[in-house]
Amino acid sequence: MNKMISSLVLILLSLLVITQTGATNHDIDGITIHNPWVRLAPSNAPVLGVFMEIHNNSNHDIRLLSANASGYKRLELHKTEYKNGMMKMTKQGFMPILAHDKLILKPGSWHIMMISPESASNEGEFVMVELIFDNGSSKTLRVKVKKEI
Ligand SMILES: [Cu+2]
Repeated sequence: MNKMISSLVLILLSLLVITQTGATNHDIDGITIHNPWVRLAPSNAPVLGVFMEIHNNSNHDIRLLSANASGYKRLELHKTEYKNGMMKMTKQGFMPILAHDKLILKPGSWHIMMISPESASNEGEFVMVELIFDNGSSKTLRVKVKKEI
């Protein structure tokens, strides 16, 4: 009897796991954002960096076209690259997220730059960041200000 009950519990648990995995994979637009964060900067910093992983679970390549955040003059899509012996940050027209792949935004690489803050952001505060993609979808994220990981 006990064995039967534990088998039943196991079956129910498996069903639960399958349901949850399914929910992630069948996200309406196929885009999921993981671990977004704003890098804490000195209070007089003119720009702040935003980092995250953008996962594309769909069968189509997707482009991040732009980003907005209230409290900032504008946001730009940037990429930092090592060129001619120097780290150089350049503005990008879009960020490519290939089908069934992900783009990692991190310090020294792809990032979103928030320009001209109206006020300083403190550690633990949140910034609402909107991402606009070329497949017509947009996402608004609540992004926490943190020290560098
Ligand atoms: Cu930048």
